[in-house]
Amino acid sequence: MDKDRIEAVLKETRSFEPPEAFRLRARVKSEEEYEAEYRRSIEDPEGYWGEIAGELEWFEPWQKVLEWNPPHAKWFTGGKTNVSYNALDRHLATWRRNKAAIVWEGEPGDTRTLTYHELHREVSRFANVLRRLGVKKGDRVTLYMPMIPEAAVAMLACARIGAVHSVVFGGFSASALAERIKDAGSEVLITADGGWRRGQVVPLKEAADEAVRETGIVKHVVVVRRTGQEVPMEPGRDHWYHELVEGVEGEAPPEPMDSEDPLFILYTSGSTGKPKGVLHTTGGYMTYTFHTARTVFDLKDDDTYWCTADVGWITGHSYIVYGPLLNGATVVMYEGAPNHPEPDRFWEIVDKHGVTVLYTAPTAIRAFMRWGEQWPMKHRLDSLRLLGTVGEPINPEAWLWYYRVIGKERCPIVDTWWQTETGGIMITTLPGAHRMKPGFAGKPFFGIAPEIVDGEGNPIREPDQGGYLVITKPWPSMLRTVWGDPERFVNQYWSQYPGKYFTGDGARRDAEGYYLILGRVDDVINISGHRLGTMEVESALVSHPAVAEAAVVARPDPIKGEAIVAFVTPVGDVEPSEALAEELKAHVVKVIGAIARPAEIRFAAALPKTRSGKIMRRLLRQIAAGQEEISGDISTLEDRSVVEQLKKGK
Ligand code: 6R9
Repeated sequence: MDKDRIEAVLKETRSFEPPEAFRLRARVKSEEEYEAEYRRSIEDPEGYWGEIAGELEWFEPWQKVLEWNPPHAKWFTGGKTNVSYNALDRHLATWRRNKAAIVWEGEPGDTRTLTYHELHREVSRFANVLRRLGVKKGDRVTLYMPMIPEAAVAMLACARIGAVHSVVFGGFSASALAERIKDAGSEVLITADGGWRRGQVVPLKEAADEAVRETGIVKHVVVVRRTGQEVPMEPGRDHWYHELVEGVEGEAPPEPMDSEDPLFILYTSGSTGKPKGVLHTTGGYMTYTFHTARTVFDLKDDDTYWCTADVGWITGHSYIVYGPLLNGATVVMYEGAPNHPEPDRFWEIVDKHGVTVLYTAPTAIRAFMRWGEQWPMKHRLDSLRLLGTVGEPINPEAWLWYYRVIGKERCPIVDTWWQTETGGIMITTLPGAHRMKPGFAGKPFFGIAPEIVDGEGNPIREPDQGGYLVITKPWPSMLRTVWGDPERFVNQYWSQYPGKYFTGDGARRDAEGYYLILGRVDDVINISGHRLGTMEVESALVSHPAVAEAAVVARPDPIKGEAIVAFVTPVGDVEPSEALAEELKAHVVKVIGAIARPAEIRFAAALPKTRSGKIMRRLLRQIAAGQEEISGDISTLEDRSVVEQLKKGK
C-alpha cells in the first residue's frame, strides 16, 4: 500500500459539490434521492432488480429474481433473453436505428462510424459466419484483437449465438494467449494481422500462430485485415474475416439464452501463478451493466461517451461494449496510444468527436500531468460534461489536475471502484447527487452492501478504521465461478469470511459513509491499472535457465501507480550482470507480455527468508522502495547479511 497517497488523501480536506447545471439534468439529482433509492434496493433487492431487468427484453419471463445459496447466486431464474438482442435489435425499432453506435478512430487517423442498424447487420453477418464454422451455443471462442470495431462485433456475435467469448488483451504474449486458449478449450480464435501502437504494427497474427501451435486444439483462425502487412495464412485453418462475411446475410436469429447461461470468460490475475477465468452469465450481467452505465455516467441520448480502456479488460467489456450499447449510447473507440503522434491525441479526439463523457485511468492522468498542461490547453474540451476514473486508486493531486485542467471545474468526476469479478461498478459517487472528495471512491451503488471487516471477519463500524473490504449481499453481475475450477471460486472469494465476498482490497470508510480504497492486501499488484500476480511474474522468471529463485514485489511508481521489482538468485555458476538483467526482463515480456516487464532486477546470493523458509516480502518491499532503514520485526530473518546485499544489489 502506498502510504504517501493515503496521507495525501487524508490531508486533502477540500470537497466539491456537483455543479448546479449538472445536477439539474442528472438522473439522480440529490443525496436524498440516492438515499431513498439505495434503501429500497437493499430492503427489497428482488423488487428493485426485477424492475430494472423488466426495462430490457426477455423472450420468456423469469420465475424468480434471486436464488441465493451462498456462495452461489442465480438471478432471474428461468428467464430467457439474449444480450446482443438487447444491445442491438431493441434499438432498431426506435429512432436510434440510425444513431451512431460506434465512432471509431484508428491510430493513423482513419475513422469509421457504425450506426445501430449497421452494427446489427455486421454482428448478424459474423454470427452467421461463426455458425457456419460450426460454433454452437456454449462453445468458447477466444479473441485476440486490436481496438477495432470488429472486436466489439465479434463479442456481440458470440453473445448472439450463445458462444462464450474469452477476450485476451492484445498486449499479452503468445504463451499467455496459449495458456488461456487451452484453459478455455477454444477451438476458434479471432485475431487480426496486427494493430497500430505508437506508429508501429503490433504483430498479432504472428503471436497468434505461435500460440495456436502450442495449444494444438484450434481448428479455425479468423483474421481481420487491419495493418495490411503480409502474414502467413494456413489453408483450411486460417480465414480472412472480409472473405468470410462477403455476401453473408445480415440477419441472424439470436439464440434464446437462459439467464444463467455463460456470457463470457475473462482471465484475471490472482495470488497464484495461474490466471483465473472469471465467468459471467447472461441476465444478471446484462441488467447490472445496463443500470450502472446509465446511472454512473448519467447517459443521455445526446451524449458521446468515450471509455479509453481496451476491450481486453473488464472495463472494456462492461463500459465500452455491453453497458453503453444496452443503453443505445454513442460510444467512441480509439485504437492507439494516448501520445501518438503527440501527447495531445486524447484531447484532439475529445474535440473532434465532441466527447461529453470521458472515462479513463489514473495512470493516464498522471502521464498527462507529466507531459504538461500545454497539451490539453491547445484544445477546447468544452463538450465534456462528466469525467470518470477506474483501475487503481487516484491520488488527490491527479484528481485535482483532472478536475481543473480537463474538466475546467465544470465536470463532476466519478472515481469508480470495481473488479473483473464484480462485473460492474460497485462504489462511486453519483455525479449529480454526491459531493466529491478527491481520493475517495464514494458510496455503494444501488443494491451493493460493502462492509469493512477485521482479520476475524468482525464488521468495523467506527469510521476511519482500516480493514478488509467485503460485500455481504449478492448482486446481479457477480462472478458465478472460476472457469474449470469451482473450488478456487469458493476458496478465493468466499472462504475468508463465510457468506461474504472477499475483494482482496483494503479500505476505510469515513463518518459520511465514503469509502477510501487502500489497495490490494494480497499478492496482486497494480501496474497502470492492470492486475498482475507476483507469482505469475515469479514463475516467468524461474522458467529462465539462469534463475534459481525469484521474488517479486511492487514499489510505488509516480506514473504507473506501482512498478515491479524482482529479486533474483541466479543458479550456481551464473554471474549477475546488467546484460543478464536485461535478458530476464525480455524473458518476462516474452512469457507474459509487456505489462509485466520488471522495472528493476536485483541479484543476490540468497533471498531473505524466515527460519521456516518463507520469503519475507514485507522486507523486500521496503528495500524495493529504497528505504534505508528497515522497519518492523526481522528477528525471524535467517541470514541478516542478505539484507545488506540486496540493498546494494542493483
Ligand atoms: C475495473 C478493474 C480490480 C482492482 C481492485 C482495486 C483496483 C479498481 C479502483 C481501484 C481504487 C478505484 N481498483 N478501481 N482501486 N480505486 N477506483 O480495474 O478491474 O482489473 O479486475 O482490477 O483494481 O485494487 O481490486 P480489475
